[in-house]
Amino acid sequence: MKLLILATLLGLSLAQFNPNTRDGKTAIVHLFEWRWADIAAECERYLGPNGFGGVQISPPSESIVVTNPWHPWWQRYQPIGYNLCSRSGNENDLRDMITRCNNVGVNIYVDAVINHMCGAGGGSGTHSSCGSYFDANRKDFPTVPYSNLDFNDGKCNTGSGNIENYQDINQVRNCRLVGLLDLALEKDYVRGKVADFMNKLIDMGVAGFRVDACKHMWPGDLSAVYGRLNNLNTKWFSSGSRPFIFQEVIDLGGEPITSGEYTGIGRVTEFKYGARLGNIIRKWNGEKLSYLKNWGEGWGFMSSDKALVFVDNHDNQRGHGAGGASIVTFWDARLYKMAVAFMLAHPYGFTRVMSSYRWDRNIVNGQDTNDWQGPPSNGDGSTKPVPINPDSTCGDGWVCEHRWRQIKNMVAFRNIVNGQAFSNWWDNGSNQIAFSRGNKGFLVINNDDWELNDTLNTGLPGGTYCDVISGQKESGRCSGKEVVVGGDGRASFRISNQEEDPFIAIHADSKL
Ligand code: QV4
Ligand code: CA
Repeated sequence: MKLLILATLLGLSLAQFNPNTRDGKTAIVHLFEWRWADIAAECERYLGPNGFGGVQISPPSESIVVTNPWHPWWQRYQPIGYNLCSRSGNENDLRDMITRCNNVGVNIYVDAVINHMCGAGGGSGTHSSCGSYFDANRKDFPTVPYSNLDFNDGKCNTGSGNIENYQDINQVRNCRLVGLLDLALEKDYVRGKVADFMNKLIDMGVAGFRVDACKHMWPGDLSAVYGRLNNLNTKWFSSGSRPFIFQEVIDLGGEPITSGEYTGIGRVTEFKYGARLGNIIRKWNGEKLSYLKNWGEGWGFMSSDKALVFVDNHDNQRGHGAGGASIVTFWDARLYKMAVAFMLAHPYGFTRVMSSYRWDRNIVNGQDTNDWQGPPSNGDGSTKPVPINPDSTCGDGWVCEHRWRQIKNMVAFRNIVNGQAFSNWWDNGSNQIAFSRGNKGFLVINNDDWELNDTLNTGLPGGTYCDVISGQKESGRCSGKEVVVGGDGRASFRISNQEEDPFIAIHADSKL
């Protein structure tokens, strides 16, 4: 009996590691700050047809509206309640998006901000995204409602009331993260309100959550909240499906709180991934691509089936959070495409692609003075729609990395090679590497300052394949390079170091 209960408990919690993607799709995209109406359209016209498994959306909960600076993106990480209207749209827009994305097999994952409410200095009034009244001074959030009894201040023992020392786990979890009013998640009442908020979204059809700021919450409290969550909506998911949980914990080493404390209750963001990959791709400190041979657990990362991985995220692409200068982003497009292609070809972790907007980046002494700038907006601070250009790129400052041919095609690559072993590794001892995924896909990269000119074992059946980086297979021919694989699986490759994209990828579906 005891064993049975244990098995059931384990089974329940294990389910939270499953992204619930349809048809075994393997990657999601973070459409940072997109409007719900644009995401709905993007699911139908692009994400569904191109094999994207889901979308991480920006926080849908009612937040403070900040006007100094002018409507920064980070205002949405300061909830004042759980009504579902935000800069991205109202509750109807949200429901319509979830329904339309689900109907084309694209999941929605909600960024859930449950560690805190707005900043202590947030004032009082109706400067909020649905116009609801709140009073940060009195810790009064009537739409939930939360009162001063629902916050942690009594338990925080720093002079400022803020987290001052990340070496002290009590501070990190019971004090205010950058002045944000810290919720008392050990209270049954607070857990109930948070679970109600998440359950409403589950019932609307979302497939899971990115849980914000998990380092700042006790794993036991989180586990209690997750335990209260409903199963997914059976209109789209098989009965008994648990919401996918991926928790934001920044663990780069050197702090007492580790990702390992959270991997038992859900997946965890592996921040070492982008930070270390950035060093390698930038060739800093003498690091080189050949070091990637044992990428993954061999690098001290958490186990692959617990990891949510990404090259950059909305914080570290602009110097927030952690990761540092090594992080590659769309600002370094050539390196970025290489890094994302490597991530999508490599079997480690569940992958998330970033989709950004451009801002007036202005780095002074290592700090970006415009790191706060919100998405492309109208004069009144409302977010602009995402226009699609005739060449299928995005306009008005939306970068749409997920629509770059090289990235879009590597998402398809990952789906095609899903479950295939990491094999046929080759390197030149420097920055030229290649590997296959079983007999389904092959990637070769030249990040050296000289040409790559080698015959390599691709592991693929003989035939002519279209490179999906320089082009793709289109109506029976290759719009870019062709790769001829012999009956022995070998093919010769020449990649100049001068090329805009010094890498080649072929897979089972790109065969002529
Ligand atoms: C300011 C002062 C404080 C003062 C406070 C008083 O700096 O010293 O105590 O006022 O009210 C914004 C401002 C910040 C301001 C704060 C409160 O930038 O200056 O404090 O609001 O008004 C995002 C941004 C933050 C932003 C926050 C809330 O990155 O700059 O703070 O939203 O708007 C750690 C965590 C990790 C976190 C990461 C950024 O372990 O969990 O920092 N990452 C997540 C999100 C991130 C978000 C939060 C957590 C908070 O990914 O986007 O922070 O929800 O590593
Ligand atoms: Ca906390």
